[in-house]
Amino acid sequence: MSLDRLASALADLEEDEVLELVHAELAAGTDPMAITRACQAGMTEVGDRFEANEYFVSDLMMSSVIFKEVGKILEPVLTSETQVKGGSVVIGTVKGDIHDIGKDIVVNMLKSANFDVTDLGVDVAPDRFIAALRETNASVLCLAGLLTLAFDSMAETIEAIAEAGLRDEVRIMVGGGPVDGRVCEVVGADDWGADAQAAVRLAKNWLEGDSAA
Ligand code: B12
Repeated sequence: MSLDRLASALADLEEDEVLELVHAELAAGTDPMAITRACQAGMTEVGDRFEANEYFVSDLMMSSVIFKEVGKILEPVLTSETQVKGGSVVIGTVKGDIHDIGKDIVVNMLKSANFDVTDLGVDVAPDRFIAALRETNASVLCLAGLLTLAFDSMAETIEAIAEAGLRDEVRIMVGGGPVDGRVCEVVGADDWGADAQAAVRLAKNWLEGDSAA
């Protein structure tokens, strides 16, 4: 119930209340991932209000400021139960898209699972992904994107990786707000994940040679 309150407080951009509720949930022993999901629901509502012209870009920015404060509280406790012995992952938000809040959660969870993560940041062009794959010899690539136009960038990136002769060397997952199985298929990725735990699970399974997530 109070997770619903947390989601509403974030949707209403009530920073103090959000931070108080996050502390209270942690003190009560709530799973940090459940707290993250509640905040994500609040962010989705912010997006819906933006789409309905009730909120403006400044409100989107405010929501991200609040979420980043929440992230500072959750980061030390948002650890992955899954552990790997090693393995390199390259990750970035694709060209034209600068959303990074969800990607950063994925990065932190992968690191806490003991992956060696190369985070290329946001608005990453295909050639930068290719250079990083060559440099790190990573066998897993994570492409993040929240904008509809990011789907084109994901497809272009995967195509460029194939043209560079690297497609058979790397397993590619996509994720971020609107990404689903259909998007995954259309852009030519190997799989997709709905949250950071799914990303870790997929990367671990791929590393261990099991394609089922
Ligand atoms: C905050 C926000 C912003 C902030 C971003 C700040 C930042 N540093 O990221 C700012 C203000 C910069 C912004 C800008 C814009 N935004 Co914006 N934004 C949002 C908002 C409200 C929240 C996004 C968010 O952080 N969610 C919370 C995180 C935790 O969720 P998540 O990213 O989905 O991540 C989780 C999972 O998806 C998964 N995951 C994430 N990445 C990956 C990767 C892999 C590989 C895997 C497996 C999993 C995975 O794990 C995460 C944790 O579990 C969304 C609304 C929404 N519905 O999401 C709109 C939204 C994405 N934005 C939108 C728009 C339109 C814009 C702008 C064009 C607005 C404008 N007119 O300028 C610009 C675009 C800028 C650009 N070129 O990218 C639209 C996109 C619509 C569309 N169909 O394309 C949305 C959907 C709002 C809406 N409903 O209209 N935005």
